[in-house]
Amino acid sequence: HTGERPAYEPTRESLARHPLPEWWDDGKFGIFVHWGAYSVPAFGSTLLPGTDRIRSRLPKTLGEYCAGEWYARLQQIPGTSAWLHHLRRYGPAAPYDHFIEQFGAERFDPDDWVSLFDDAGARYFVLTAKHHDGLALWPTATTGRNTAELGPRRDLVGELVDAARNHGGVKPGLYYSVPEWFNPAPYRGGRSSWGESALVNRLMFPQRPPRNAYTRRRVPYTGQGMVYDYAESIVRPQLRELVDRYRPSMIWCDIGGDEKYFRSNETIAYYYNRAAAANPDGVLVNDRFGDGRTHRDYTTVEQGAGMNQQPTGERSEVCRTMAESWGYDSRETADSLRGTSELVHLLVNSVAANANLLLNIGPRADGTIPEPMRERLRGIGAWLKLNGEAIYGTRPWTQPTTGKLRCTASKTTGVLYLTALSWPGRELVADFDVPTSERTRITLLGSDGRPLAWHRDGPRLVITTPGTDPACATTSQHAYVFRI
Ligand code: FUL
Repeated sequence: HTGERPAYEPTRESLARHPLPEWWDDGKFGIFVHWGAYSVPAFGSTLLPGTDRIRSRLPKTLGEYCAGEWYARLQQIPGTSAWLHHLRRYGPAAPYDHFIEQFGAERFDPDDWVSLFDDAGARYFVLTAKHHDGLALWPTATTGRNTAELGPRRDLVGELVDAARNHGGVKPGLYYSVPEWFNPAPYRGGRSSWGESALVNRLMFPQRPPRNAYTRRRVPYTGQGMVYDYAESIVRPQLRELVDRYRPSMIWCDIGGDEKYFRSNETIAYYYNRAAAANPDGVLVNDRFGDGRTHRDYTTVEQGAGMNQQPTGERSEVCRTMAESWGYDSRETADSLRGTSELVHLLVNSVAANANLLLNIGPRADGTIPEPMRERLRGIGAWLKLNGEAIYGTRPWTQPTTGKLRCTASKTTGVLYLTALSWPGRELVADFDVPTSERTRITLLGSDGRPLAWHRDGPRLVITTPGTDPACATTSQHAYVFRI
């Protein structure tokens, strides 16, 4: 202890001085990992036919489909396919927490995961240290509901973070859900963090705080005082544990919570001040720690905004699943996952729109990563090996792009990258303002590197490509980068 003033105060003004780390700004691509007890049932849910009445009682966010990591909640709602599945497969008396013991992680090989992420060309990953079911994947001192005491009996967070640190190339990030289903969430404007009213919540989820034998202290379930208690005894200390034990390169909180209870700005200041020494390249936080009063380093864009995102001033990160579910859903097979081309396009489009891509995988309960997911990650990595200079260390080009073209610019050199999401044929026509001069040289990445002929047609730039068939011109697939 040096007695110096901490670098950051828990105020928005102080936290706003925090710089965005270059490794994240330049790295562009991360892997999201949803893994936990929900990987055992591995079942994303839909509403059963004829259950329209239920829909109106569900939080709007649930929509018609709910991903596998929501199983603990959905399994309790009559009329969802998870509810029916649970009855049929496990019986009415089987509590969700039985899955914790079946969550074995027997074949979890953290070094293998990290080298796969590296092969994918990812610069960071974000692992669900604790999702909404409240199971901590590290030996937390705050509750026995953790994988060091239950299920795998391993410090899954620690093992993966260590593997990343030993490897060096891929930064470790941790996801943390602020509220839990089995602990009290504050009600604001009559609705909980999960979107339902207090009454519906009471009727549908008969308020049993961890009925499992695992919590050391009973955390009572309702009432605002209990929310303070939950914040003080679980959330705030758990986040400090994650900071102190693992010094993650980023913390990705989910759902958030009222500053009044959770005092997230304090946690963020604590993180910035404590993690700095171990992370000379800097750390960062997303925008779901608290509420509108809480600091953020960037904004998250979940699923939706896909291919047609245009650049905005605000730095963001698109998180996306390969199919629908975040947690492993055993019914999602190679056929239902987006193909490598689509995922490459998503990456290119995100980066051109000032966003990183955080692409999700759901490992199985035993710790293996399904082969179709591995294959896609390796495919993206192969693309990045040839075309990475159009992604890493770039900044979005200011002109909105049209059609199948996306633009990025090197942050250091004067190079501009025009990426065509499909092969343009004999000619590539860019009908937006691409500056050229007599010295402009244009090449195609993955080709023999010979400069291509080009000319201006008024405001448009016309490039003569090496042929009608990309296979004759370049070893690249999926998307074609013209370096200008
Ligand atoms: C959401 C969660 O509810 C989902 O389960 C998932 O973790 C996604 C990334 O964030 O808010």
